[in-house]
Formats: sequence, structure tokens, C-alpha cells
Amino acid sequence: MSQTETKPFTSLNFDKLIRNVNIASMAATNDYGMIENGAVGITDGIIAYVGENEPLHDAKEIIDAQGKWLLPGLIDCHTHLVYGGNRANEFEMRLNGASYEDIAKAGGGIISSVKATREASEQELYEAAGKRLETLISEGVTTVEIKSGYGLDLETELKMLRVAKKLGQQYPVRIKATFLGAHALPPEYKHNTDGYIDLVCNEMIPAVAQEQLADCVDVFCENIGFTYAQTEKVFIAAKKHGLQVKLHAEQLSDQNGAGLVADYQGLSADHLEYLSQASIDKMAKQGTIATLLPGAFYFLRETKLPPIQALRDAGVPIAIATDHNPGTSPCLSVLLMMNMACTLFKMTPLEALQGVTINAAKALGIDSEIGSIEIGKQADLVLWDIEHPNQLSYQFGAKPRSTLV
Ligand code: DI6
Ligand code: FE
Repeated sequence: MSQTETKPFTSLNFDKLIRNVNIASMAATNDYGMIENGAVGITDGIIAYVGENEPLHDAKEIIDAQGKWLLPGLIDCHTHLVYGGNRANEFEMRLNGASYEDIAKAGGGIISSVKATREASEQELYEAAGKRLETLISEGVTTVEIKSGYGLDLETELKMLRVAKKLGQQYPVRIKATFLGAHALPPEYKHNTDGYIDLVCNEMIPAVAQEQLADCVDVFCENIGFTYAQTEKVFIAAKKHGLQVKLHAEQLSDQNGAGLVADYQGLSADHLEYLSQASIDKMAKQGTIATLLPGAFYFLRETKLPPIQALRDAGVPIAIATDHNPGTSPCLSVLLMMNMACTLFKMTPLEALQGVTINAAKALGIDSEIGSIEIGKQADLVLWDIEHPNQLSYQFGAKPRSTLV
């Protein structure tokens, strides 16, 4: 019998029924939420049944999963997927001994990506980002967060966010857009950081909110980025315009940024190599998600690990993401991030999978809709040709076959 067959309507029917399937629902806290030899019924794109393999249920379309594993669609909750050009030349310069200063003097760094993004058309940015998105989708990713932040002027920041919106309309993937105008200081505001923060707060955020181009606002809070006080100004403006907040926090130093996210009921604090216990306690109290980015840690050859055990002890949920960006994490593999979360950060395979499913959904504020296989959630589902879910973080450089169902 073919994998997919059309059968007449009967009672208890669904639009789609996936049968003979092993399910890792990710609906539990301390295990995979497994149902072996089960079935999932879908009606109008929503999960209507999760349980034993019952031949009684029928459907317009029946998929015989033949014992494969069904998992929630993977979620990449932190990317800078839209940008012009790339920075491979910097990578080569650095490995030939150039310093960051040499690279900056040669016009490299974030500002070189800003220049290329400003010069690129919306269509060129869309086509380049579309290819990157196809790579993520090929690994079972069904939701991607995309930040602006390579425009650093109103016109280009809006251009980037319009590209993100169009990607969500044209590809089989859910896009959550984040405004990151406070990513770096543009050349035209050199020595006038507060002036730029005023532009972000008083012109960019209102325009982004008006056009409904982003759900959330992010800032690069760092000694080479924006200060705690400047970050707070941006958070106040975001909240004033009904937008949520998250933060690039404690990547290179402790700026108490993660605590600020918690103070503003933010969704997540991201990077966190230099995260303090005081901020962890605030995050635990507020339910702020810790998003770890092993790709940037690896690519920059960082040595200070995020405080994983302290996060576990405090019960702070941990998400994992690629942080895809041209400068510090030019990676397009959520599966590799899962392996790095285990090999570099000593997270368990279960934690790594939670990090790119239910906890990543929490980091985007949409865990009521996706992130686990539960009745009432969106049927973002992927079938994997694996023997066990732990295989997804165990392998690296491999690409187990997956099918969007
Ligand atoms: N942290 C990072 O590692 C990236 N942005 C940020 O806030 C760097 C982005 C780039 O180098 O293009
Ligand atoms: Fe980032």
C-alpha cells in the first residue's frame, strides 16, 4: 500500500491522519513525551488527535509513517538571516593574522555588512535570504526568527523587515520578525550614540510598529554595543508601541542586560556567556528564556561557557539557535547547533531538542501555538528517518532525512 492513500469519509475523520508513527511530542518537561506506534490526526491545520495507532480513525489523506519519528517542526529562534554581501574575506584576513582593528580599518565588521545591505535592493536581499532559508527548511525547520540590524537607518531597517515579511509569505515557514536597529552605531552617528538611540526610539520603532513589521525589539547590549541605560530607553519605547523585547546580553561581558530583560518582562536573553547569578534569579522569577548561541561561541573561539548548570538549577528554560549572521556565526544548521550544545555546552540531547522546539517557541512567545505535538497546536510536524530523537544531536555534518508532513 502506498504511503499516502485517499479513503472515503467515515466518522471521526480528519483532513490528515499520520499512522504507524513514533511520536516525540516534546510536551513533557523531563522526557521526550514519547508515544511509540501512535497516530496524529489533523483538521484545518490544527492537531486534533495524538495517541495510540487506532485504525478506527479515518481521514481524507492517510500517511503511513512506517515507524519513522514525528517531531515538532524545528524552530530557529535567533537569526540575522537578511543581509547583503558576506564576510568570508574577514575570516581569511583574521586567519592570516589581521587584528579586529586591521579589519575595522579595512572597512570590515558589522559596518561592512551595513554598507552592502544599504546598497542591495529589496529583491536582492530577498533572493539571498531565500537561499539561506531553504537550507534551514531542508533540515526540518518550520519557524525562523529574523532580525533587522544591518540597515541602521530607517529606510534600510524597514527594507530588511519587509524582506522578512515576504519570506514568510512565500516559503512554507513561519517568520517572526524582530527590530534590531540598536545593533551597532552607524558611521553617520559616530561619537553621537545617544543621538542614534533617540532616532531608534523616536522614529524607527514608531514606524516599525505602525507598519506592523516586527513583534519584538532587540538590542546589542555590550561594551562594544549599547549601554544598559541606552538599552532601557529602547525597551521603554518598544513597550510604549506594544512591542515585546529580547536582548543580545552578556556575550562578551556582564552588563546586567539579562536582568533588564526580566525587569521588562522580556521574552529572552541571548548569548549569556557572562551571565550572573543575580540575573539568573530575575530570569527564573519572570520566566525569561535563556537562548544560547553555540555557533558564535565556536566561531569566535570563545572560552567562557554560559552558566548551564546554574540555569538548570534555577529552572530557566534554555533555547538554542544558530544566530546566523555574516560576522560571528555564518551557520545554517540547527542540527549542528544541537550537537554543539551537547559537545561544547554539555547539554543533554533532550535539552538540545527542547532548545529548538518548545523552549525556542517560548523564546518567541508562541509556545501556545507551536513547539510541541499537542491537541490544539499548529500542525508544524516533521517526520524523521531516525531510530531515536537523540540521533538529531548525536550526528554532526550528517543530515538525517526529514519530511514536512
Ligand atoms: N552579536 C554578534 O555576535 C553579532 N551581532 C551581535 O549582536 C555580530 C554581527 C556581525 O558581526 O555582523
Ligand atoms: Fe545575534
